[in-house]
Amino acid sequence: MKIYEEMAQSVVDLDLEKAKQLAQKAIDEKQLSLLDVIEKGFGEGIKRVGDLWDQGEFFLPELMRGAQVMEEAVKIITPHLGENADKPKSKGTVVICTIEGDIHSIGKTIVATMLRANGFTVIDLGVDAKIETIVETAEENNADVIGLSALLTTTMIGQKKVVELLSEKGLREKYKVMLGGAPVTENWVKECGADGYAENAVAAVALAKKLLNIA
Ligand code: B12
Repeated sequence: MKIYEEMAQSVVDLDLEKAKQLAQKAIDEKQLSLLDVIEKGFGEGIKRVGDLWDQGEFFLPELMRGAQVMEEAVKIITPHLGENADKPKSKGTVVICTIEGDIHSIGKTIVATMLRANGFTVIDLGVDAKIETIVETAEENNADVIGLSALLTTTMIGQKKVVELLSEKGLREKYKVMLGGAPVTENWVKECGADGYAENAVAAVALAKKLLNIA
């Protein structure tokens, strides 16, 4: 759809004003799925920015600006996600974060937003979350699910450490652990002893429901 392409292009063009305008337009016109706006519009844009970086056409300042454009657009949309949905009792509590050493926030924040929009209570620890803090927060809030995002191959190991710490403390059975982030694979989930992974925010919601046996 043309508007998704315009949204993607606004991120590639690093055009914050245009991205904000398009996000507001999507909200005002109430025609589009706001989830699609994030995934097919602005999300597609940041993927292309990543590709341009891979190809050596963009450097770090452009990458950061692209991420900022995407984040600001998502910030405008977030309060409106699930706006008209019923507000039933919480489906469960998810503690989510980007793991120690890793500051990639965009995917994790989209997943957190989608979980909230689908009736989960979400405690977002942000980025660079310490292994011990994650487990302590889950305990303090009687969480059901721990969601761990890692975008760097060097930080993925932190996902495994969380599962190990849970086991050491005799807490492994108490929580479902779901992993995410571009480098995560089914094999890595097995190696970590986690419960599953999801490739995007829609799949993450489906996974959380499946792990908690919610229809
Ligand atoms: C934007 C970006 C940045 C921004 C981040 C800004 C921010 N606020 O997040 C900035 C510029 C800060 C950045 C920094 C760095 N980056 Co960077 N970055 C990216 C980029 C282009 C896009 C990531 C992104 O936001 N994607 C869009 C979102 C929507 O997708 P996503 O994160 O995959 O999330 C989806 C799924 O994975 C899933 N998901 C995500 N989390 C979770 C969690 C759960 C529980 C579940 C179920 C699902 C789930 O659902 C999400 C929604 O669909 C990627 C390239 C790429 N194509 O991925 C590189 C990339 C991840 N970065 C990379 C690198 C190397 C770095 C730096 C080390 C660069 C440097 N030299 O300084 C630093 C790292 C600093 C640190 N300590 O973390 C490499 C990693 C390489 C590797 N194999 O480890 C990549 C792959 C680029 C590349 N090809 O080299 N980066």
